Amino acid sequence: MTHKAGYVNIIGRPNAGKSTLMNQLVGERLSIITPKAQTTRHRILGIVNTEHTQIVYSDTPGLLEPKYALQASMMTFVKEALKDADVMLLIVDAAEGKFEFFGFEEALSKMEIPLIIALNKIDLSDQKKMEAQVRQLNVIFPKGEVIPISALHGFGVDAVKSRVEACLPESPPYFDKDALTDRPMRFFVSETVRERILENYREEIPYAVEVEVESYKDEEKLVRIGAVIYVERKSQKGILIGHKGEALKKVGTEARLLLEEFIGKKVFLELFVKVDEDWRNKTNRLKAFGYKP
Ligand SMILES: Nc1nc2c(ncn2[C@@H]2O[C@H](COP(=O)(O)OP(=O)(O)OP(=O)(O)O)[C@@H](O)[C@H]2O)c(=O)[nH]1
Ligand SMILES: [Mg+2]
Repeated sequence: MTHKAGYVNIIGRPNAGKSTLMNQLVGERLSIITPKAQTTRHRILGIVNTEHTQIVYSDTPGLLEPKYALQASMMTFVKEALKDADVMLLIVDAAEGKFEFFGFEEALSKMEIPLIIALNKIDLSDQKKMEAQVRQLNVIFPKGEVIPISALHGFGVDAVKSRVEACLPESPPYFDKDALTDRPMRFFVSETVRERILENYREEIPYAVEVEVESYKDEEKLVRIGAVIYVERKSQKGILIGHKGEALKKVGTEARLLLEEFIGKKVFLELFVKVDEDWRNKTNRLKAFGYKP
């Protein structure tokens, strides 16, 4: 029997549910999910293997018009995802008033690969509204196949999966057949800490932080991790740490518990906070944090 494999690249507006859907499709908590827009900043691969297939799902940051260097780099990941896709999986938020694709609709329509459109969050919608949106999407993307889903509740995810499998081209595998992702454990550590920061702070803090894992030691009984949280200003450092260090302690505890589940071992997590002024606009810092120019 021949082998099928391909990149299934998930794109869509910030907060549409891309990461929720990817985690559902892969069956692992690979991408962080929060109610805040622009949660995902990198491209993250989630790989599903069977004997004769390898599906490489790719989660990306949400489509937007970049306002600073970090966002420009985030869009570089999206452009990459347009280039190497074997199947495009566009997610649209049914709860959003108006569909806006920032010109990406043209690029998508020109592509010769299959286009699956997941109309997500239909749990927040009703039959009439949903049918109208499906018609609207069929006009914008005549070649696309629209599948209404609720990624959060797992509704329609199997329909997406079957469609993806049907679209997969013949190809040898791209990764080892036991690979789950292209990212090292350190990446998931920094993302988990960032997720807890996004969930625990308001306003500018979530967008001003970056997390770097400085040490990761896998010892016999526990994993010992040291991570630095960078902020842009001294005032943000104070907010992050909080009164008597309690805010940071909460982040640390929540992240540790999630990591213990993910790694399957006891974790000792130490967090430090440093100020790195205006890192979001410094190319060298963005590079060091794994972003592309
Ligand atoms: N009601 C409802 N909420 C959903 C659904 N799918 C995702 N969400 C919620 O929408 C929010 C954003 O989900 P994410 O998966 O982080 O969205 P994303 O597209 O990856 O967002 P960015 O990474 O910021 O671009 C979270 O609060 C999810 O729980 C859904 O089917 N129904
Ligand atoms: Mg995301």
